[in-house]
Amino acid sequence: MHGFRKNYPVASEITPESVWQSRRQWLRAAVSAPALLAAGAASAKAAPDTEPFGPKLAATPSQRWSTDETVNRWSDITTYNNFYEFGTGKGDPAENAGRMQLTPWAVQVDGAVRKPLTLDIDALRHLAPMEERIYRLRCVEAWSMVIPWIGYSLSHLLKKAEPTEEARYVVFTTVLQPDVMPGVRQGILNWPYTEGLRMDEAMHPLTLLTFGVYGRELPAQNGAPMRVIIPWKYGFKSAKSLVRIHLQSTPPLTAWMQAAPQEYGFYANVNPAVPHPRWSQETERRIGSGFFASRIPTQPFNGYASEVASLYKGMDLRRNF
Ligand SMILES: Nc1nc2c(c(=O)[nH]1)N[C@H]1C(S)=C(S)[C@@H](COP(=O)(O)O)O[C@H]1N2
Ligand SMILES: [Mo]
Repeated sequence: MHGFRKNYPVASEITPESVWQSRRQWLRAAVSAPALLAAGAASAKAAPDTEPFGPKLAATPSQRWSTDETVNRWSDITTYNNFYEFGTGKGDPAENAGRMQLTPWAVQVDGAVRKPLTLDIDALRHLAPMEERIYRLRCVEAWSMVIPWIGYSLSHLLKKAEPTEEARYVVFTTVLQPDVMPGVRQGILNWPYTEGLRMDEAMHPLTLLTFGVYGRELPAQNGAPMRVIIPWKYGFKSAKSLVRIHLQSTPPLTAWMQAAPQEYGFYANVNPAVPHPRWSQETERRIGSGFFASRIPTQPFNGYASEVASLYKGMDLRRNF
């Protein structure tokens, strides 16, 4: 099981096994954060793997926000993807996303803000200290992974723009490059891919503006150069390759809500008690754990309930799915 760890270069340097082991110990010492450690232990098997590659991205490991579950392989994380702009097959993003034009890249923060911003990707990378956070990612299709993301809380960027009292929702827009996006030419969704959060969800420290994974800058298929990760929600909320973050007073009608409103709600909090119309959400398959590994129970809010359940106090989570 330590095979993964050995293959896992931490932050900006290749880390000797001994350093990694002591890091594991402080993660274990964090048992006082029960929600983050609650999920069933995934016992993924050691296997030969490709080493992470691409430009390095330094980051400080975050004890506060990390699970100590076994991280998935680089190869799982970068070849088993959903990025429908590049096709609906799990291997399509790895095959096609490399054609995305990543330079220059600017992100606009606008709408209900006192200081609208347009920042290039370098300025965004330097806006706040980078942290490495090991999060669970639970897809609505009932598979999951454990992924060492690199980024900082989205709240740092939003505060810079000085939201007004009107700012009650945040809308994320993904880049649209139809010439290199075979999925866009096929239809499927009303492009560009849009997602949204309530302002308090967007400001929650767990909501990560994400620039890297496994010590490297994000590969194209994982949403380069910058995406958002909301670990207590189904994966489709975590929009990739962002070009715009818009604040507004009304809830947005996101791309998935337009396509299939009965299947994809605005909240999309991971909830084993509320089935998807076509399948149960009670259990999940941890990618990389082997074909015969048993499914593991899905946790309310993907195991982050003690951090975020209070955001939904008094709400009917069956109606607000
Ligand atoms: N722009 C865009 N963002 C997206 C998607 C997409 O199709 N397009 N798929 C979502 C879904 S369904 C999941 S599960 C996650 C997958 O992220 P990963 O491939 O980095 O694991 O990205 C989300 N973000
Ligand atoms: Mo997903």
